[in-house]
Amino acid sequence: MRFSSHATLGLLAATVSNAFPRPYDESPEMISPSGDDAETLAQLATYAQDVTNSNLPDAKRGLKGKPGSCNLRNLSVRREWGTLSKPERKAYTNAVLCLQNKQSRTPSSLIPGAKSRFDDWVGTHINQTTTIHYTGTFLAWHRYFTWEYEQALRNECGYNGTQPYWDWSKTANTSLETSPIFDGSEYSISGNGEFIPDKPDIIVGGQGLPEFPIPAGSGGGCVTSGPFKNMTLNLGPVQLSLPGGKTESNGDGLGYNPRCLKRDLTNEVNRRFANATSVVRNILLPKDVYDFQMTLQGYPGTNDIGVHGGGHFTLGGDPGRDLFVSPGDPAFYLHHSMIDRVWWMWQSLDVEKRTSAEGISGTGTFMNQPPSANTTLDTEIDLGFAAGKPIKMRDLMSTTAGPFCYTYL
Ligand SMILES: *[C@@H]1O[C@H](CO)[C@@H](O)[C@H](O)[C@H]1NC(C)=O
Ligand SMILES: *[C@@H]1O[C@H](CO)[C@@H](O)[C@H](O)[C@H]1NC(C)=O
Ligand SMILES: *[C@@H]1O[C@H](CO)[C@@H](O)[C@H](O)[C@H]1NC(C)=O
Ligand SMILES: *[C@@H]1O[C@H](CO)[C@@H](O)[C@H](O)[C@H]1NC(C)=O
Ligand SMILES: *[C@@H]1O[C@H](CO)[C@@H](O)[C@H](O)[C@H]1NC(C)=O
Ligand SMILES: *[C@@H]1O[C@H](CO)[C@@H](O)[C@H](O)[C@H]1NC(C)=O
Ligand SMILES: *[C@@H]1O[C@H](CO)[C@@H](O)[C@H](O)[C@H]1NC(C)=O
Ligand SMILES: [Cu+2]
Repeated sequence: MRFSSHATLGLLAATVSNAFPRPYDESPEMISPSGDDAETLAQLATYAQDVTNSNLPDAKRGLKGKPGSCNLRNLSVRREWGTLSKPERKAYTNAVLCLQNKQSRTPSSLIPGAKSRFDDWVGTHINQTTTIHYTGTFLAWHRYFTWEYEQALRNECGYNGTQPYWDWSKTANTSLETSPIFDGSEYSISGNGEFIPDKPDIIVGGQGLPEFPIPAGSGGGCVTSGPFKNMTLNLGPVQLSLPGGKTESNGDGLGYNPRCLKRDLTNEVNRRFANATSVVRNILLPKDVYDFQMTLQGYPGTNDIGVHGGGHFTLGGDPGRDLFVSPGDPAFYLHHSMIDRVWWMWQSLDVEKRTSAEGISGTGTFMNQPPSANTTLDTEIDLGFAAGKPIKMRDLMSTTAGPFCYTYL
């Protein structure tokens, strides 16, 4: 094994490549041999780093990198929010504020409510919601979406860092309100919403999926602290879940509807659906991408919303509980970066298969309703006015083999 790249990158020294057998050897007993899922998760991350590095051209003796290919010298590294220095965190939120203050590129004839560059992403997500969730494109679409957002922060707003992620297993173990991400300080991504007492449960599901209750959180009102305390949300709502089972919408959500950003941080949801055990099980148990992405989004009828729904409903509020408008909360991108990291870790257990056609399952419509064609490596993803060129699924399957060149620490 050639992991000499470690020194260069300053990655963890320990090589645990043999700790995880190749796929199909995994069994439930594999999970948490030490009873410490946090430790297992850390080992899975180290394993994925090893696999990523060893597949770069410079790690393979005698293999010249193709021109234009990712290598160890320009591999960028996405990190957990709490490991960034305070100036790095501030640089990130300043860049987001910059996007929110730049002119939108979406014609107002198409999305009248899109007022800023930040809104271009929200508008694109609203417009495509029913063709990018519970579809074959779900993982790849959100990978591209998050990557283009990161590029916009860098290229349009002078940010020189990478997209940070929110490791839900950490906040499940502490609490959201005391975490560096949500403590409400100027170095956070802003904190909770104003406390609203006596909120009945939230009903999740809908869109043809079975419904069930989950608890509301410790906020509920406008975000009152941190970099986004003055933020105005322009688009939506489309299908916003409110306490008591009601939903709210403003038509197609594309109209101008200025209002405050709301959060309802919900530790109970974080602990129940996105703890270290949930993440480890989601990586080690699914043997194919169908099972992987269904576990992540929640199998309908199981009263489980998976780590994906878990993160969204942990944020709560508006647009946190709106499947269509959720990128309107800047924390969305930290959440989806973690989703992408979980996919990356799962893919690392069988790179060849899981970055190929076998790594795609599903069609172009939400739970295949109405029925549509299977997603393939040739299916194109288009982020509309947000950014980027239309791109094929085949270019989105790896974080290092296609146009992307990043890893996770
Ligand atoms: C939770 O915190 C304890 C004490 O700090 C630590 O030993 C454990 O590994 C943590 N677990 C997770 C999932 O982070
Ligand atoms: C990485 O470096 C290679 C070789 O110098 C270059 O061709 C490629 O475009 C670079 N990729 C990125 C993402 O910077
Ligand atoms: C990148 O950002 C960091 C943190 O804000 C700053 O200290 C550093 O000088 C910046 N580097 C460049 C090359 O702009
Ligand atoms: C919020 O807006 C007020 C008034 O415009 C301004 O004084 C304050 O600095 C802003 N706060 C933040 C965190 O941007
Ligand atoms: C942690 O997650 C697992 C799987 O998602 C779940 O079964 C378990 O109940 C959760 N733990 C807590 C304390 O809620
Ligand atoms: C679409 O995928 C399903 C599930 O993998 C498969 O059974 C079906 O044959 C595929 N349809 C076409 C037209 O390839
Ligand atoms: C919305 O999506 C459709 C395709 O589904 C596309 O034709 C249209 O241009 C999109 N609108 C915007 C504003 O992105
Ligand atoms: Cu989404």
